[in-house]
Amino acid sequence: MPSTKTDARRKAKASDSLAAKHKQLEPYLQPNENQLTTAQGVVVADNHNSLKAGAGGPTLLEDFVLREKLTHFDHERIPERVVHARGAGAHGHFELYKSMSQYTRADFLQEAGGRTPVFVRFSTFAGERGSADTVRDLRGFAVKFYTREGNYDLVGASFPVFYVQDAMKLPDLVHALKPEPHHGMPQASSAHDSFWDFASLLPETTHALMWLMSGRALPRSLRMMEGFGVHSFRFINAHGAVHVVKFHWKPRLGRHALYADEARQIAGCDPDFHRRDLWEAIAQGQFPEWELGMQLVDENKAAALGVDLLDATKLLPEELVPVLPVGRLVLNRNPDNYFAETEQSAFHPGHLVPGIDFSSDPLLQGRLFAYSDAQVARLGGPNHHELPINRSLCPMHNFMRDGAHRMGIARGAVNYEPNSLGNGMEFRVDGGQHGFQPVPENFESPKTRRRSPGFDDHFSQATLFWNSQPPAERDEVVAAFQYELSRVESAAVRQRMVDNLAHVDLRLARKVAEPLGIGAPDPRAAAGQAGFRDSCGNATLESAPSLAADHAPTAASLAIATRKIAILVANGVEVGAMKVLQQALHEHGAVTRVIAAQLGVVTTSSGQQLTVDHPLSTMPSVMFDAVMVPGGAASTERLSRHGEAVRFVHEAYRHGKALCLIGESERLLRLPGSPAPGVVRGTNDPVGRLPMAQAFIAAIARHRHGPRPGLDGTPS
Ligand code: HDD
Repeated sequence: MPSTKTDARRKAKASDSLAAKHKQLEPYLQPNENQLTTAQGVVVADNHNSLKAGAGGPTLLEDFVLREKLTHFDHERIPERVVHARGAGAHGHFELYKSMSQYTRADFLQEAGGRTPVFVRFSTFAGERGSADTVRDLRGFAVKFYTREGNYDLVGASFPVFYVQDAMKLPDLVHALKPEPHHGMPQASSAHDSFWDFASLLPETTHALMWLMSGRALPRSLRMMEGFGVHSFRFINAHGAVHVVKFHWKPRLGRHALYADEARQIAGCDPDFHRRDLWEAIAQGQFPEWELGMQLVDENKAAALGVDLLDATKLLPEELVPVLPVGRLVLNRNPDNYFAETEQSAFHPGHLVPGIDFSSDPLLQGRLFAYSDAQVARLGGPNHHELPINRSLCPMHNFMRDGAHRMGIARGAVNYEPNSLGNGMEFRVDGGQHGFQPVPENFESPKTRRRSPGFDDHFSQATLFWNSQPPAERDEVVAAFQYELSRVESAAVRQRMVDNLAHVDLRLARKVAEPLGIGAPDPRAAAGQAGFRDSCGNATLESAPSLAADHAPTAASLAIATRKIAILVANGVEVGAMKVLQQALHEHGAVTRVIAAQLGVVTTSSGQQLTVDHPLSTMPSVMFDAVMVPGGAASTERLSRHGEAVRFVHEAYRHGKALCLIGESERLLRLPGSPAPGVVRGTNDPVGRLPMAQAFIAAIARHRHGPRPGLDGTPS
């Protein structure tokens, strides 16, 4: 462990660099707010009226104030990202637990306790900028580390695998996934013909499809979502030793998913669900955290693992190489301005620092070209690195000059090297001690457009994922395939897809096929030349507990801090037990909201007034993690006559959420069968209040409860 002194020095340095980052924005943040000026700084006399030839006359072309305002307005939008268009960002820092000098010489990974400022942008992959947050999709998890050696971008995703193996197929994937070109539909959804046509013809997509059809594609919150670097990268240490590294972000709150039905309803009710959740948590001081983990493999031993580490459709099971926790990411500041920061942030997997290098993964290699090209198109020129959000914290010095929107002012007559007119210095770096050095490698192969044989196995890891899921998650995966494929009009595409799935698991394929109006799956008819297991020596684990939807909950992931609990009330509500429970929930960091038929107040059984936070019509139960219905005969009577209130309770039950029904309110949930898991019942009797609170908190911490009896009779 470092001494307290070193620790303090480190922290001081870190806060210096955070302050420096903020300083860059100061001129924009602290204008004189008592007056308006033009872009040239001229004070505007009237911001309501254009200049006219007489009060009833035409507007004059010379009105430069109006012209400037309209011109700027006309250009307010920039092209959205071609993928990952919809995003939400936050500032924070990364703190290293222990030195990684054994593996890499990257400066920000040397000193235990060292902090590096970061900006993170989360995104959906398919949807346009104005689409909904909770759609079924892979999510981007892009982290910019502002290190002292330059910016390092880890441009990852919420799945550890990608759909295609070679960058050559990326444009086809995105064309197939995005709205169909003739009518521009559907938005932000893979449930359409062109996507499944493409996917079924390209079996290498199968593994990522399994993730897409699982709860991993429907995070409850960005704060409860894992991230992965996906590709293999390489670490090189001060002595030149090389390790293959795969990056993992593990959320401190654990990983939790929505049900598909909830996600669809939330998309309509609050399309900003995830970005609002992230913003509110940070604003309330509940800073989201992730642990950075690494799988490290000596480069010389990588081949022996039996998994092709250059194939981005394959993961390296934690059961083969454990994930080493190395540091934590804390997001503790919301952006000041969405456009200036989140929208203009520009990431690039090729933004590396010394000590980290790429691998020859052909998907990653293509990305190295695509990102800078995309930024030039999107941000209007080659100087986007000068935007405050993208600027590195360490000084820059080079002879790249000019271009659109140049902000830095280069001084002097010399803009070339070598020169004798400037300081005459020759900028070459010696044998590996300074500057960025790639891992030295020999390539003696002939040019070819082939992939390595290890890429040919498209199904083993899809099967591994399937085998690793608990029964409830398997049901979700089956239901998701059925939902998506039932929206595909072409029966031939539906058939081809289930034929492919037969290579993952025949029972899975049969189940998926049941309601689709097609024949039984036929593995012999599967698409593609390659992809048949056992052909290329990939390691075949039977199952991997680390991939299971309900893997290893921790104390932190079972905490209920920031969880949202609805308290459903009507006039006549008894609030004795409710107050005790509410206080206990708040002490655990949970958020409660009072819901009633309409806004304003309700009158309690003792004549007090209780403020209502939301009307039932705008806040269905899908917006909450749990529901409490306090007792009271009059209140229960009113709620049981209100269709939306009854639906509220039944829907929460159906979605496996924790329910606390106090006193008479249990009448709202009349279901046959035994007591359902996660449904806490109690009375207003003071003796039972604390145990009831504890039971409810424990039930919320479990996130979901199932299977529950009587589901067929519940409305959804
Ligand atoms: Fe990509 C954006 C992640 C493959 C081309 N990608 C983008 C973003 C993320 C990823 C997180 C959004 C960054 C932000 O928030 O601004 N991309 C991935 C992952 C991939 C991947 C994890 C596979 C492992 N991407 C990939 C390939 C290509 C691209 C193979 C092209 C050959 N990606 C782009 C892009 C984007 C982009 C077109 C759109 C806007 C941008 O870059 O800045 O260049």
